[in-house]
Amino acid sequence: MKRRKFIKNASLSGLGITIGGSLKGCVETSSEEANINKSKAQLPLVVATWNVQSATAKAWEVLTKGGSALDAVEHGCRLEEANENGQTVGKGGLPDRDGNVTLDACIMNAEGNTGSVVYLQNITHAVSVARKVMEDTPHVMLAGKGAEKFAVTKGFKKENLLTDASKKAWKKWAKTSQYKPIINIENHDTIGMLAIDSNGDISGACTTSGLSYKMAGRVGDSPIIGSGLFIDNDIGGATATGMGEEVLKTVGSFLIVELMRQGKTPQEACEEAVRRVVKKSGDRFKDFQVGFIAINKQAETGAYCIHEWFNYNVYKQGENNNYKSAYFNKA
Ligand code: SD4
Repeated sequence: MKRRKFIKNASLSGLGITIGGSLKGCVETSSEEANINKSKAQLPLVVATWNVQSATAKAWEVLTKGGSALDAVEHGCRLEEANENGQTVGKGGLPDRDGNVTLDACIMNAEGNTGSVVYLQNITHAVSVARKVMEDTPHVMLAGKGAEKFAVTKGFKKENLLTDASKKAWKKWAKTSQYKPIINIENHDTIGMLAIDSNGDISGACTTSGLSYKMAGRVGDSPIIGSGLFIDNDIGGATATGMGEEVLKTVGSFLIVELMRQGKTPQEACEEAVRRVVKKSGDRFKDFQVGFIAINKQAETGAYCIHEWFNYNVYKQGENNNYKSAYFNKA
């Protein structure tokens, strides 16, 4: 793959713009370069939204020990859920406008089975609860109190997810209570992870505390199969980050998998999905970010977003790299 080292660090900090972790040393790919990245199914591989190097390292460890793609994505995501410094996933997530931390997550395996939790409170590892829903219930999705009750019966520990840092941030926000998500400044660390294991089987997971300061009761795209995540083991998988409402309207991850089924590369499919989101939004796309990542059966990856500075992590052939995604809005 032709690639250039992306050395310019996220110097947007002067503008008060923070993104999903440091971009130092990440690799920049253009759409064209990504399209010619035709690896010969070098397995295993894991790809995740944003700069979640520890999470992809954990998933890689599972995969290289012979673990399944399903175990890999669960354990990779758990790492971010437990990381209190990440304020968009799991413990320490920023709350809704009433001060409640509510988690959304889903998981999908190579057999096409899936589990999901929405509006889960007081339990850190939403992704593992989603897996239990998939494996131990006749259902696909559990919400709110029912999900929490189910988690407790499965041995998950109840804890306060609102850390001092998140509480402080919420109190500060409450002084003005202005709800205007700003591109790449808030909320954009939802972890969506896709893995293909040594058997060539694909699984994925997606977990988030959702948009910070959302209305109480709001659920985003992340736990909704087809929107925040979709896997078809014959074809590939995709997952989303960013403004969930816009991903929901286009069923983005399912769309990407179907486009790959029609012969598009993961990169081409991600680009088409972003264009679909943009087109449906009229002019509104200028005010929100959406990013997709995808993987196919040949272990080729793709990523695309609306606005610059979405990045993603790929662990393959023993190397854990962060890449700056190609993007739509060059204006
Ligand atoms: C949501 N898509 O709840 C999530 C938010 C997100 O990075 O991706 N944040 O809409």
